[in-house]
Amino acid sequence: MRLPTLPRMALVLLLAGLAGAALWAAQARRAPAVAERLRCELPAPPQGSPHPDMVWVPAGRYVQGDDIYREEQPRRPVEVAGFWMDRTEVTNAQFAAFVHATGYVTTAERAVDAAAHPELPPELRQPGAVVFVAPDKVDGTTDVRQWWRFIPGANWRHPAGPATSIEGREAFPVVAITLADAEAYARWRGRSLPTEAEWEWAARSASPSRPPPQQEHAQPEQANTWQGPFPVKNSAADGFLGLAPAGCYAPNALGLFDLIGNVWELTVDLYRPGHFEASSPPPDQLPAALQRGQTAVRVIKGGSFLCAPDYCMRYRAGARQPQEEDLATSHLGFRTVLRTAPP
Ligand SMILES: [Ca+2]
Repeated sequence: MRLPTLPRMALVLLLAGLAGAALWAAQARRAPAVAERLRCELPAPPQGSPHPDMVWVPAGRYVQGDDIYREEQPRRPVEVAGFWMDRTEVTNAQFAAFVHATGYVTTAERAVDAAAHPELPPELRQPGAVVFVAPDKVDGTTDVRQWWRFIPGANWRHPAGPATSIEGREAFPVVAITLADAEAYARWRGRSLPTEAEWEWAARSASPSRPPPQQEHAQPEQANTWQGPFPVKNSAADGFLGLAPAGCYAPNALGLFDLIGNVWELTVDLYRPGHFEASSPPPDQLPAALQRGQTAVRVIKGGSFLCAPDYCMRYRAGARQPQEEDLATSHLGFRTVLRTAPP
């Protein structure tokens, strides 16, 4: 099981913006007899909540991490204070409201800063994002360029390239965002991004007791993941070939939707290839070497619609993956937290 990271230089430039539309069309053709749903009904939030679109996650102690992949180890005890968390991933509609109010322009809509990425050829400095393009066949799974393409013009408004749009997909999670974009949205709402420890605690439904390993490591039924051999055949037995609207699966015991699957979710933690002692520096404190505008790598959690048992079984609370913080991709989104008084 290898780590399907997306180093920027490993990507192939796909100049045809139409490829994105072709991708969506191809997905529609290949889809089994499952009609794509454009929204799922979320239950009404509890009456009288001070933050109706959020869920209170109580304080607690638990053992963070897992033992499937090396980067999840060793397991270690952590303690988190209580916090509010968005009950769904931030949607296109929510992000659009932010952009409408502020005029914010996302990272993927701007040319790449040559000073931050002097190694990139000019064609990879164009505005754009990295998009999953399902191949018909692959030669092994070592080379991620077989299914990841940098598509100029792809961004949150045009997730698979200029010919695609989010029209009608307002309830889907926003994608092609970077850490700066997610933090800008969170600030606008007076909120923050979660730490890895907060996120994992929420995904464990604020319970320190773990399910039996067989259950904890099983591909979840109530999540949008990948069924079949990745990346060539997806039976979409869970109802969705690509992204799903927010809230299509049963929430966890706290009432949080889609923490596992659908899109990976950003945390503020700087990525290290394993869990270290509690004496480590604060999770979002940049080392001195990274404080001059260079690209940092953050922890992302939860897995995505691309997680399959034979390739990336990271549809687990304890799983984690690195992500360049300024690289926009089609399988990454986020949700926010609010560290304030309990209900
Ligand atoms: Ca799926």
